Amino acid sequence: MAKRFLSPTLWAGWKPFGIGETKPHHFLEIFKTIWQNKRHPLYAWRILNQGCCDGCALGTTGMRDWTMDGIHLCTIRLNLLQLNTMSAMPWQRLENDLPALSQLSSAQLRQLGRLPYPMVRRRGESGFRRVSWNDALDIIASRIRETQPERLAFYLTSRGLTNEVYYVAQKVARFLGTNNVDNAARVCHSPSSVALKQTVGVGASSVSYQDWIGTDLIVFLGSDVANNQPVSTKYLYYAKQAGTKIALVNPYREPGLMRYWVPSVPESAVMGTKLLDAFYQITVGGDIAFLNGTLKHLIEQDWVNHEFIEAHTTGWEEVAKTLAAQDWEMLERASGSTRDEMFRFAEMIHAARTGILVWSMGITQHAFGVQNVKAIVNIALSQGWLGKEHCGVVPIRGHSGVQGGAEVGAVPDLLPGGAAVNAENSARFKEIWGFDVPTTPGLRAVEMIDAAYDGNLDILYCSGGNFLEVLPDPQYVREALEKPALRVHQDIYVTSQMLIDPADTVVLLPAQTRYEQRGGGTETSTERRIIFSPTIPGPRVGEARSEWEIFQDLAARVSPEKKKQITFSNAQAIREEIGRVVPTYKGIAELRKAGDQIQYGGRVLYRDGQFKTPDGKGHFSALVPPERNLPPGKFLLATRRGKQFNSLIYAKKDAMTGTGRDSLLISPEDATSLSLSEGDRVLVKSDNGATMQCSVHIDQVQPRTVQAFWPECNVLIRRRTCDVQAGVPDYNAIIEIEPLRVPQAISVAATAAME
Ligand SMILES: Nc1nc2c(c(=O)[nH]1)N[C@H]1C(S)=C(S)[C@@H](COP(=O)(O)OP(=O)(O)OC[C@H]3O[C@@H](n4cnc5c(=O)[nH]c(N)nc54)[C@H](O)[C@@H]3O)O[C@H]1N2
Ligand SMILES: Nc1nc2c(c(=O)[nH]1)N[C@H]1C(S)=C(S)[C@@H](COP(=O)(O)OP(=O)(O)OC[C@H]3O[C@@H](n4cnc5c(=O)[nH]c(N)nc54)[C@H](O)[C@@H]3O)O[C@H]1N2
Ligand code: SF4
Ligand SMILES: [Mo]
Repeated sequence: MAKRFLSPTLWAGWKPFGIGETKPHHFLEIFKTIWQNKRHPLYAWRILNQGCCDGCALGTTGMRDWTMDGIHLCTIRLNLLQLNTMSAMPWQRLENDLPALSQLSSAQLRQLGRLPYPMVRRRGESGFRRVSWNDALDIIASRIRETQPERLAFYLTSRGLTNEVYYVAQKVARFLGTNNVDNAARVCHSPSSVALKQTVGVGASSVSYQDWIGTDLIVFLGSDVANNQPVSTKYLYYAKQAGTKIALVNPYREPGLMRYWVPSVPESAVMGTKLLDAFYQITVGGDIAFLNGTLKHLIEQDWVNHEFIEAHTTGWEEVAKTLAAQDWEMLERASGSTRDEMFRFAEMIHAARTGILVWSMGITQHAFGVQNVKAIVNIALSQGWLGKEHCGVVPIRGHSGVQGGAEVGAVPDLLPGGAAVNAENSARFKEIWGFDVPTTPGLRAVEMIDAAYDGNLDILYCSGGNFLEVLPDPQYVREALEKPALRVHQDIYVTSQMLIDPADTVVLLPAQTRYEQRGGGTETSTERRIIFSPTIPGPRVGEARSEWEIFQDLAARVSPEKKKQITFSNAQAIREEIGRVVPTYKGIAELRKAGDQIQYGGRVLYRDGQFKTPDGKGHFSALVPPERNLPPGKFLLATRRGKQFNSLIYAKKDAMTGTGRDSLLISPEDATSLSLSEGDRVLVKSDNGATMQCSVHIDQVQPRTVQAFWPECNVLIRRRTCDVQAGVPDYNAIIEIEPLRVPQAISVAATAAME
């Protein structure tokens, strides 16, 4: 695999440990983790050693993986560890101190500890009341019996959830007569699943991480793996040793990708590693134009794989014709790049015999997210970069649970195994399950909130997540959440959305983590690896229960006479059923202990040259780049992650960029034209009418684009603007920036007052 001698040409610099550089301090994080988990150090250690990581979807067994020999561990996992080991919160505060709790930030609520007991709050009551599981489930069941199935919806986070939980949750939703069940993939990689299914047939990565090492070229598009899948930088370190070139297509020159200090590789930990070989700066939403321009040049130079295109694809002629008609001026305008840059990228692709294209939220979270992904697939197909080692397309997943959620059916339009919801497939599942399965697609996650807002939802059942912090326009979301008569929040700790006043009733149900759940569980990683994570002996919290058991007990209470149809005796029985009804998950029932895994589809998909589309071909897509006529004085805002795990904020400062959470990343050119200096306060005005105060951080972003951290900046994002096919929100906004000039006298007075 990797060469073991030192490679000074790849060092980030000559300063040992990057002293003085803006960078994460991994060793400090390790000490912090030991401190945070001091109550249960052995349990924490067992989770790290035996559990499948509950952070991102790279996937581990303990601190090992299937790509490299060394340790696989990162600060995300260390930060999340506390969720698994913390003790019960002082739940009495939910009864008698709710106004004070409502003032706390989500991070402070989290610090209180785990939710230990079921709690109920009725309209007009000043606090929650502890109830028994029986009472809590009866309240929910009687409401479900009273309502129409289409007025009931289930949302599942992907943080920590296992395939077993998703499978039972979606089965229960359908048992209760609704397809209104969705998971966090909707607001994440849903465009990747849709586009990949349409073009190549499988909504997942076509290769394995081991293919990254030794491929000629890896391109990251709208993905910042240094912050979001940190251990992949270790794969990149080995890839660089093996001669791989790395390119980034992004509006921002991501500092973590420029160079990184891989903590568990001594050479890199000390001297850092230069990761990027090439950076292509584009505008927000400029990917289709940039990739179209690149493909146009590849065609003009005859740098495409005719043999592969001929034998394995359709739609090529039309793409070539469409691209020939797109002029360079338009492609330059729409991409925010230049034709020379597109030529340079095309040359880099041409020089590579093998290549892997990796993308994430910069690609998917647009109204044209599906089209964006198709533009990437076009490039891969044009080179024949599918179906063989070291070549492929990789929608790198976010949450640990997210790849499996849709595959086992926790989506409103697909049944387990990806069969479309329709009369025929629903009838097939009726045969399997023994109860009627609704035949029309249900509500997607974002549509659930719209339905609630419009008064069309009586019951919203959330397993984790926090709509208030992950969707556009929090005030709108708050008003929507105030409307359903019943909200159920099944969670491991208290979050801000639970504390929104009930229209009638709010029920809190304490869930166990994946490490506590009876019979263990499985997750599916980005590389399609279904990994077993065992139950880990250790302290348990109050009356928290396995999530799949909660769902099935509830269903049994709604229809006691049909209890048998929906009850699994243990997690193994769930896996056995998944193995039977999801063809790609065959073999899941053999996974029984830590380290057990299967990779569906094998290391590389489409090896036989057959795509999983109905005609067996890879489908090119003729794409017209969206062009935004940005009015003078306006900017395109994109949202980004800092030291956080989605709605869980871990630090006020992002070590990767050296910025605070209220920062607005802006280019030097724009800062100059607005006469702004580092740290200046500005008022950001969105075209949705909202405003937010930010602190200027001048950095290498594309001019006329800016970036801010979410969830704080979600006020600026317009609601109800989604990719039509995939339902992912367009998490971008058109904004204006108004400098907030604090008059000298006031500023002096304010400083004095603070002192
Ligand atoms: N530490 C940490 N790790 C995480 C998470 C976390 O919150 N914190 N979340 C997890 C989850 S659920 C997910 S989905 C992943 C997300 O992982 P990423 O998608 O890597 O996360 P973001 O920070 O949203 O990064 C978006 C990137 O897209 C770029 N970008 C923005 N707009 C565009 C555009 O129009 N085109 C292109 N080409 N690029 C653009 C931004 O500059 C940025 O580099 O991370 C997972 N891992
Ligand atoms: N502006 C903007 N918004 C975004 C994004 C963005 O890039 N920009 N990214 C989007 C993306 S990619 C994603 S994936 C979503 C994330 O959307 P969600 O999955 O809805 O949100 P998370 O913050 O990841 O959810 C974590 C919450 O789930 C609960 N939880 C944690 N573990 C468990 C568990 O084991 N069981 C249960 N039942 N609950 C648990 C906790 O309350 C925790 O606060 O956010 C989206 N929102
Ligand atoms: S990179 Fe992802 S899978 Fe690996 S330890 Fe970190 S959070 Fe877990
Ligand atoms: Mo995500």
